[in-house]
Amino acid sequence: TRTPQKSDKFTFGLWTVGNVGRDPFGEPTRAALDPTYSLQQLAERGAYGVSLHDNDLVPQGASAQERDRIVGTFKRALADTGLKVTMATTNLFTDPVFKDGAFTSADARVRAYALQKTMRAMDLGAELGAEVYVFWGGREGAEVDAGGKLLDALGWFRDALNFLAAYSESQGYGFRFALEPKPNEPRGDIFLPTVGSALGFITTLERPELFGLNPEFAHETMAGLSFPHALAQALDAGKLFHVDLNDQKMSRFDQDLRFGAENLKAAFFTVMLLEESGYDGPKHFDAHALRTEDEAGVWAFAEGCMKTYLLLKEKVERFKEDPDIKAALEAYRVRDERLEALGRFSPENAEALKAEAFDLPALRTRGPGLERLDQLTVELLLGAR
Ligand code: 3MF
Ligand code: MG
Ligand code: MG
Ligand code: MG
Repeated sequence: TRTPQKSDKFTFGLWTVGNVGRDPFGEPTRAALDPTYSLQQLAERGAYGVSLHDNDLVPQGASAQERDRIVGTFKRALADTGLKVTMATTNLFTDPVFKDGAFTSADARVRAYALQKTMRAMDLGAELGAEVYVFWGGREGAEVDAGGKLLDALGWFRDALNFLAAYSESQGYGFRFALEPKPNEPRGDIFLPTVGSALGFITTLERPELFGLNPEFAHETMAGLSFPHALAQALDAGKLFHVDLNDQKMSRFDQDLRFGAENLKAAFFTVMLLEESGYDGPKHFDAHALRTEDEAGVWAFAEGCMKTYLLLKEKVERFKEDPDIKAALEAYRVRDERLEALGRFSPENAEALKAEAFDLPALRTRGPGLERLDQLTVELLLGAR
């Protein structure tokens, strides 16, 4: 079905539908939406849940009473709409206090405040039932390296993540943590810029099993990398804890386009990976309506993300059934049981492989049929198959 169902587990950041269209050169073009209203609108459209930064719900500087009142109203709206809060995170980027980093600020007072703010945001996330906690280090980076903190910054980042994982365990929150890499914007260079960097860093943490990835389509694309390739690496490492779906032109500012708006083939292979890997977390859209749009455009954007995902999921099923594609795939993957068996190491197999004679002229000249296979894929996506 092309109508989103709860079982599709589509989720949206409160900040996505709530985006007011501000950019570095221009004022907001839309009014802010009340979070409760967003819940109602998303529930009507078949979403499963939402994610939030602490300050998407509770304004910076709210008193304890104000916080409790806001959270109480929001929890009633969750109960009324049946939506879940699937992921929570901290806004460590808007407040100018974080202008030179939060966990990686060179100022110990800012680092300590970032820990305090994150613990409070984790308390909120746990209270709302979130299972995944995301760290997007938006301000963790630099424009100039004259401060000489590159190695220190990685150490401070590690100390903070170790501290916060221990805090979660001490409170019994049971969060799984997901690092969200991004190469740049808002900083000139953000630390841990890609999925690969984050995967490497996780192995240096005290509790690596609690940490995984929240890869974002736009972020890898901004780095000039392939999102399906990054996704595959996160899956292969058993580290796909969450995912941010959207779209992006390469070498542009952070666009946060509607899922599938720009790179349809990469979106198709993204859906294929998510559907075939057994990933069962939320399919989370982290994008927003174009700045040109009014509120109708916001809901067209949200509906479009979900509908495109479902249409691509249908295409994935067709891809697997299409006889020509099946045959082309079959021909592409050349099997050789004897040689594959020799690929399992033993001293004998190594000797046998060293002695093997290969028909290199034949291997050099054989065409694997990828032009045709890719054209069949394009035809499928265009609805011609
Ligand atoms: C920025 C992002 C962030 C993160 C969010 C946590 C504001 O490009 O993608 O959105 O996704 O902070 O998930
Ligand atoms: Mg982003
Ligand atoms: Mg963004
Ligand atoms: Mg994101």
